[in-house]
Amino acid sequence: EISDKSESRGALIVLEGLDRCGKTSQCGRLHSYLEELGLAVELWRFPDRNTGVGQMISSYLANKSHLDDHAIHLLFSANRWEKRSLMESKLRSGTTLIIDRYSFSGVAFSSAKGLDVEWCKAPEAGLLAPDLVVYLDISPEKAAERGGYGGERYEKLEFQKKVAQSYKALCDDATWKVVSLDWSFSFVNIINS
Ligand code: DGP
Ligand code: NA
Ligand code: NA
Repeated sequence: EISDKSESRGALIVLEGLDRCGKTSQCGRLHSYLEELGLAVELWRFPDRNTGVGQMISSYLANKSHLDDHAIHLLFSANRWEKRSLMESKLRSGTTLIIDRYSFSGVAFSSAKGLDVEWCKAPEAGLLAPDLVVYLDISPEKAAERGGYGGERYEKLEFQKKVAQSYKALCDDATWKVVSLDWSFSFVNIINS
């Protein structure tokens, strides 16, 4: 989407994975690593629960409100759209963005409920395309063992198994790197590969 690959433009790096895959701490490690290299870098996450739309999403995830599956899908997408212009200006001004979840979560989680994949992808069209997507590959069983789930709506083993299958169907893109968490790894290897 951002075709202007000028040297000053920041990179858009997305981390994806199941709940409890370790994504949030890996985002933090990558952020520190790139900062130490002297890059202008910010760590973002979706859903961004600080906006009005984000608060509706947060309430839904906490099971405090109930919404049609299509309606919540569109809210997650709207939450990304409302940050699009800021994201674009950050990238253009040279800031690299590391994002904890993006459109792929939208498609993986909603299609795991049985919604049509193409329908799920449609509202994401026109959002900024990542330069790199890192998928932290962990088995749903292993993720479930990691300190337990926090009790939000999607944090159930049977559902996470379906999400894992949905992600697998999305992973064929060249911008994806699949990282197995069964091995110890360093982001230095991913970024340099
Ligand atoms: P997190 O804040 O990363 O724990 O994400 C909250 C939960 O919402 C998590 O179970 C993943 C899910 N999620 C994230 N983005 C989307 C999305 O766009 N659509 C749907 N349906 N679920 C999402
Ligand atoms: Na979560
Ligand atoms: Na998370």
